[in-house]
Amino acid sequence: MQVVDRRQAARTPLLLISLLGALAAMPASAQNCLEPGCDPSEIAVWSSSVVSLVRGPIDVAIPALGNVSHGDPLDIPGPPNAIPTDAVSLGDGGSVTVHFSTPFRDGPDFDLAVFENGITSGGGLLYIEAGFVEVSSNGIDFARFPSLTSQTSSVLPLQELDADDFANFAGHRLVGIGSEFDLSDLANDPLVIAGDVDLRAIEYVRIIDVIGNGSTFDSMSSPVYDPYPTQFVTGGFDIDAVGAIYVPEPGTASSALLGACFVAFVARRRA
Ligand SMILES: [Ca+2]
Ligand SMILES: [Ca+2]
Ligand SMILES: [Ca+2]
Repeated sequence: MQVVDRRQAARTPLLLISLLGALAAMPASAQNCLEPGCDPSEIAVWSSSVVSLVRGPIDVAIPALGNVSHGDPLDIPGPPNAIPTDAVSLGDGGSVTVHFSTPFRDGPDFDLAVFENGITSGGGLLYIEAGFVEVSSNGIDFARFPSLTSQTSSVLPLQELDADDFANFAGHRLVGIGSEFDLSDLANDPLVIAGDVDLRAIEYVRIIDVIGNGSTFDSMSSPVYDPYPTQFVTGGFDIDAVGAIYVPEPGTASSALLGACFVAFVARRRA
């Protein structure tokens, strides 16, 4: 299988043009996930299992503090608990990969929602712990959603942020509301063009904590800042649930079967 440097791939001009076009089109064209963000009632299928959970450190700069430990991964499949304390913490740079037993596809507008445990003290700002999101149809090749941040300075540990400064990141919605993603933003990803990631049948979603100290980058190579350090056992991105909106089109398999039966029928009549 072809190995592609995802950061290099995300930097390709074609992909950036696609991202900027998609982001510009979002408010005018979106017909779902208008909260903003996706309500659980809009979700058709939920992740069915956790394939991998890699807990990151409490503080990447102080390894002696150990890794985060909060939350039970068995709580991730299915709908969100929607309780801020009831999520699984990833720590600095940690990641989680979930599997959907029913694949999902690129349909009109948003297709995927990632539920974190964002809280707010009011005033339109949110305690955001952001994550990169990647999808795969085979569990090997993962395409990362092109992301864009306009938060240009470091963030204090409990500082609240503007969700509008985080495009195509998970974790920028309130607890119980999913960060929305449109698979069509990946149409020009090299892995999709090569056929290694099939946007008609996505089975795996991976979320990676961005750390937040500026050491990781968005698709424009800008450093990503969110609260850092977060020196608690609940540090980093907190995953609650992952849901998808469009399952494969009904009748695809049965139409193929009917077609095969018709061919066999005609062949027999001619015999
Ligand atoms: Ca879509
Ligand atoms: Ca959080
Ligand atoms: Ca983080």
